[in-house]
Amino acid sequence: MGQALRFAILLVLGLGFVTWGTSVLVDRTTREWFEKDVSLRARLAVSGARRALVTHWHEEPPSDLRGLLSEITDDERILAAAACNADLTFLARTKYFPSQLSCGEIEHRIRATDASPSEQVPWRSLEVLPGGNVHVSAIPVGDRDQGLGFVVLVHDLSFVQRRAATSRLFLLITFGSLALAAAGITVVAARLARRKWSDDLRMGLRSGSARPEFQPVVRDVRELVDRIVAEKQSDREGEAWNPKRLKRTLNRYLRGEKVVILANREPYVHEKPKCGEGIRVVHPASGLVTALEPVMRACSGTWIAHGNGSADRETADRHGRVRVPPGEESYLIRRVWLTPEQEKGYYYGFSNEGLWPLCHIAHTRPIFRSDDWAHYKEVNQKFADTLLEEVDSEDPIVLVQDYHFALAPSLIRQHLPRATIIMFWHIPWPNSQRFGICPWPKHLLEGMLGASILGFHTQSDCNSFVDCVDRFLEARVDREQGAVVQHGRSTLVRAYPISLDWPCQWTTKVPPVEQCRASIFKELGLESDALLGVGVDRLDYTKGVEERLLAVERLLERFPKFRGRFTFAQLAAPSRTLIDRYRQLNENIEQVAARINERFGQGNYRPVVLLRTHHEPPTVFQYYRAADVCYVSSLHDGMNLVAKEFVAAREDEGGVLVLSQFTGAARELTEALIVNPYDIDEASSALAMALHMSEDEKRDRMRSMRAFVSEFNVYRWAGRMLVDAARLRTRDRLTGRLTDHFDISANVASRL
Ligand code: ADQ
Repeated sequence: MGQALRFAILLVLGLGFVTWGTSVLVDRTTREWFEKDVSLRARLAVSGARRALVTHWHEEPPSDLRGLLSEITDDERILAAAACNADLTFLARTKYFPSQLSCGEIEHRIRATDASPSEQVPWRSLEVLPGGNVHVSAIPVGDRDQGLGFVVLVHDLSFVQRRAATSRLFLLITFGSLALAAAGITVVAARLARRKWSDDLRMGLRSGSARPEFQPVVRDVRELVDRIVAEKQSDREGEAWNPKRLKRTLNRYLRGEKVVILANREPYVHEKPKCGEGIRVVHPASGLVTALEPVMRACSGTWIAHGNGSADRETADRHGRVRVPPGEESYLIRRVWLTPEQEKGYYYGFSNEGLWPLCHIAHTRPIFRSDDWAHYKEVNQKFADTLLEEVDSEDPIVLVQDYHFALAPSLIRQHLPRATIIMFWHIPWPNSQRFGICPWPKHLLEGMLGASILGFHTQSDCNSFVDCVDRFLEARVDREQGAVVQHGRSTLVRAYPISLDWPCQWTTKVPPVEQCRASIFKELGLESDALLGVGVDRLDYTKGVEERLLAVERLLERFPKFRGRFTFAQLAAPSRTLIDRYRQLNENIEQVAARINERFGQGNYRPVVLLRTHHEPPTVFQYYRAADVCYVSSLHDGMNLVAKEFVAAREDEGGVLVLSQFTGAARELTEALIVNPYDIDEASSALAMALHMSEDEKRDRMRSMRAFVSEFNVYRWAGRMLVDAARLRTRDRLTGRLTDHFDISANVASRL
């Protein structure tokens, strides 16, 4: 309707302009015609009276000559006439001859036009006199070859103005009526077309039998309505997010299309033991794997990852594919093989010596080498190419994971423009000043903006990302929609805080709390009345393990009653061991632990137990269940799933979580004891408080955290992203079709 109105206004303006131009043209042309007409009449009038004029030219008194001139002025358009002698004096003139005109002046004007009264050439001019426009003509009068002088005739031209005004008015009325009629017809036609369009669409939606050209739109609209209704319904029913609901969401919203994950780490690594026979399946210590593996079980599809296990090649087929989980196969892993140089440059170099310290405020200097960058680009391309081999449609759902693949979304988009690409960034995002340290900021941002949805753990990470786009790229930031628009395509930037499966699969695979406590206490050689603290991490400088041990040391310094009674077990999975900073961290931790054990250890009692090896999840969960307190002391962490795992493990509602304020989890698990890990005194006080806490308070805090994690679980995380992706996809499809077929703007479609 708005468009029709705009069209009508433009039409009226256009016709107005044409009317004005035409009336100016008509004005000029009619004036010229009338002037010519008047001159002709003047000549006719004088030549008709020539013989009589010559006869009475020199008569005295000139009464006959004046009479002749008066007869000539009988013509209604001749106002006055005069006879000028050759010596330029008036011989006679009629009553109303303008006093401004003299014979001398007229002769002067005639000469100025290169004519001469004696040459028998009539002369004319347009004069403006006080009464209005007049036309003056001078017609020579001669007797045989002798020039006698000339007759001056003054014509009234006001009728020309009157006629021009009348024709202008006529033109205006004609064109104006035409414009109004055309605009009216346009608006009515647009209204009728729209009504017909909506009636047809409505009928198609009701009856299911729409005209062929409406069928794609009808299908999309129905799908959208179904989704909204289903979502509203399940929200009303308060249905929890679980694998079934996620699968249903995928089927309903995305027609069960295949999900393809792109991640550096694979969920199942096949390893040959260093000594002994056989092949072991290892679950890597990785938050990304912990979160995404249950999602993949629920959705099925393909997980593309770097195959780096010592038995990965021999357990995969010739395409690098292997079905998992072992024993209950429901999805595929497609392994990508990298050369040692590629792994060094892309994984250890650019990803973990460059981007990882860049994104974490943990005071380790990022290192950027151009060789590493070249490998990073090469490996991103390799993964994108592998993905193209694995997809079987033009619009697959691709989940690109983490900082290892910042360039992949746009590389994939180049080949699959209709793909739904969801990129999730598992670590924090730096502010724009810090991000500028990276020598290739634009490449990274543009690479990521190939995604349809870009997810971060927190809104503040989203804000920092958008600030970087604002600073480094020529792109439009739509803060209201939370989107970045570049090259006409928009990427939603949203916070999707990650979580765990619920109920967590490992809780069903470990014994109840008392049994776990008994077996772990036995394993560590602890008395039954001992107090146990645990820390579980990949050995990474961002996890604040040194600060954690210092807090334990301070606890023992400040509260002697815990000496000999409190033990802190640190499970530390070796990580990125080829990088110097990680080796140095390993040594530091060993030294700090040794010092504490030396200061406070007695006999068999060791306050710090360092378990520097990978533990399979069931063992990790036994430690969670055995512990009185779990301390997560990250210096900076996107989310931190260890905190949530501890909560998930504590079905007995016991145990206390001490949690760093610099984790994403601290925004959600507010009933934990939140500390600044750099403040060693505060952290040691929190540990003491946890060890003193009443059972009631522990239960209240734990119950509340468990309620939160159970509701905001990883199925909800994935489901929300898929629902948003499906909406985006339908909107794009709808917008495309609507604009193709009905020339309706994207604005209209976006409101649907
Ligand atoms: P990570 O840095 O790997 O994840 P985190 O979220 O704590 O950190 O997950 C670690 C996972 O590894 C947990 O499942 C834990 O059980 C396991 N793990 C840790 N130590 C282990 C050990 N010694 N042996 C065996 N398993 C061990 C990144 C980001 C996080 C974000 C996740 C998910 O750094 O901030 O929460 O991705 O997005």
